[in-house]
Amino acid sequence: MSAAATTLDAEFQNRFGADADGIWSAPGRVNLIGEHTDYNAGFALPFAITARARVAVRVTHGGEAVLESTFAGAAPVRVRLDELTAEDTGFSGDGGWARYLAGVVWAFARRGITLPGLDVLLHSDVPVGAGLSSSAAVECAIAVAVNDLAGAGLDRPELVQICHEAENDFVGAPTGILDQSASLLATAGSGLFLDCLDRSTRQVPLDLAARDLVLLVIDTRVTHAHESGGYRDRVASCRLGERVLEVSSLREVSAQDFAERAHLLDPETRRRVRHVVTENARVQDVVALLDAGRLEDIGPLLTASHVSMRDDYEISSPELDAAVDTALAHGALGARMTGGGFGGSAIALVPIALAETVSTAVSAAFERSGWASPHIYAVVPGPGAGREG
Ligand code: GAF
Repeated sequence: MSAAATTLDAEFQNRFGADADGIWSAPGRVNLIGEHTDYNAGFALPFAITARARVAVRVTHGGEAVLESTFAGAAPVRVRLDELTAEDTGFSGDGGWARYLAGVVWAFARRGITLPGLDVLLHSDVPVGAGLSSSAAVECAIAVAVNDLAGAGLDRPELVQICHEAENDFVGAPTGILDQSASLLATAGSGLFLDCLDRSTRQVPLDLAARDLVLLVIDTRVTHAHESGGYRDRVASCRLGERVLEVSSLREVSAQDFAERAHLLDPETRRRVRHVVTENARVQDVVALLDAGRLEDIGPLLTASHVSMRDDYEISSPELDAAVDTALAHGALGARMTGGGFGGSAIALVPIALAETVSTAVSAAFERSGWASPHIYAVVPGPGAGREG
């Protein structure tokens, strides 16, 4: 067991006065490229990071789920399993984190897969609201736990679906399958080339150190959420684009189709659709470069992705733009915001020798603007979800 799992195990025993049946964990993710393409049946290339959400779980027999977490000030949430419904409002406010756990239990129950009761203790070191998929990490950790404890034997793609239903239908965030796929299907040392149309995946080796490169995460510490506002509006724009262009998903729109038919779209929808069309092409170009062993050449595509999100999808922020521009000005090969946007983190692909220079310059730029000091650190592709003990 990892040190973090051992600590959680002891804390579970402390709180519940009994041993957990096991510890399961699932990672957050960085999306290397392919943003807002997942709910358009498009392409993405995420990888799992080493920060993980962990759950210690014990099967009980009282028909109740007792959900606790180590989040500061989080009160325990108790819920009768036979009363768990998507309309449940008991999870708002301070119990917000518990909705992701309860939603997964609910999505299993929809399939007739139930436990007679459970005690859960959650701890996560994936920063919340940083665009690194802290919610999917929680969902995927409890999903692998319930799958094992109920002896359900569901495969990983089915668990992706369960977590996606929990997030969309129970929590109410209209997100795609990117985050859950990364957390459940990614492997250490690789990016996960994901085709959201048929949900097929392929591992693409991503050995940064072998090329003397690092991938820096620049967490702007401007937090975001996807249940309302901008994210939902972007999904709606894409649906409008589909209707006007008469396609079942924007994935079907090639660059040539777009050039021929863009005039049918209003200016805002045209920009949104252009982002999705060009982003799908960029993902494929990045994968082709990685397949050809040319990791050091993907930088301009990462930066073009950022420009598209800034200008066409309009989901960047002054902090994200400053992080990207400053990183590029100090030697990054490419940089972009990652995740849903409206805050969160940027990533920068940087020669190892310049990592310190880039970090210092970005921190100084934030200080000059009077913003909170960013968290900057290197990430590598870590393992996907699984049992730890
Ligand atoms: C968030 C969502 F949860 C994902 O489904 C995806 O749409 C992403 O934003 C943007 O690429 O992480």
